[in-house]
Amino acid sequence: MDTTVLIPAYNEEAHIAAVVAVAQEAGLPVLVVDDGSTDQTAQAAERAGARVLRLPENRGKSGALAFGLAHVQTPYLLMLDADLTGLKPKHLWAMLEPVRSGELDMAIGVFKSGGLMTDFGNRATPFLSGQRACTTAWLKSVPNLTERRWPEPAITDHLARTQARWAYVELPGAGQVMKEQKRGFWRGLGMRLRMYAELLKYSLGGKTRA
Ligand SMILES: Nc1nc2c(ncn2[C@@H]2O[C@H](COP(=O)(O)OP(=O)(O)OP(=O)(O)O)[C@@H](O)[C@H]2O)c(=O)[nH]1
Ligand SMILES: [Mg+2]
Repeated sequence: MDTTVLIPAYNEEAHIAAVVAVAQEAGLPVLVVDDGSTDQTAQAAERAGARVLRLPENRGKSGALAFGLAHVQTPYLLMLDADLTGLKPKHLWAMLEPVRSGELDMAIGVFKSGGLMTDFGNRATPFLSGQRACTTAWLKSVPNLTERRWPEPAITDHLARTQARWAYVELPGAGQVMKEQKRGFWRGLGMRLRMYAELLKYSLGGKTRA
């Protein structure tokens, strides 16, 4: 198989197995990077059939992604979040096919009909989507991938800077478990605000978006 599914996962024991299972159903090998989860994320991912790389300390999504990326040996890769719901193999192929055929450098998955709030968040900020297919070489060429905790703005900026060919691909019926649901309302909201603050800082730093 010419594609690796790469999933950074942090404290996702309740959700990771279902995402790994969909990739397995699609016949795609899965690499999960768990950097210091305090729950059973790594075990759940392994049981579901993924190869898991573990780091002792938390590095943020960017650090985990970059670590996993260095271990990817296939020419194509598909980044997925660990907390997706309603995911089907057809969603994975919808992102991969235009990249594997050479039509696009990157396909970015956008939720559709995956739940009101999830759709709203994802459609308001599709350039932050964690669902992306691309060539492994292209992702390795992104500078500053680990500069911040969240890698998506650096990736999106590089798309714009290099005039890469990219497109949004709708993922009908797919969604995610929101932070407020995963971590409890107030804690989840705090995490969301911190994430938005960091993303805002990034965009105020003069970076553009694709
Ligand atoms: N390995 C690793 N993965 C992380 C880390 N932070 C987030 N992730 C993963 O990155 C993906 C997206 O993170 P979420 O916290 O769901 O963020 P989000 O989906 O952008 O935010 P919400 O819309 O609020 O749910 C999930 O698979 C997380 O497990 C981290 O520090 N390390
Ligand atoms: Mg999420």
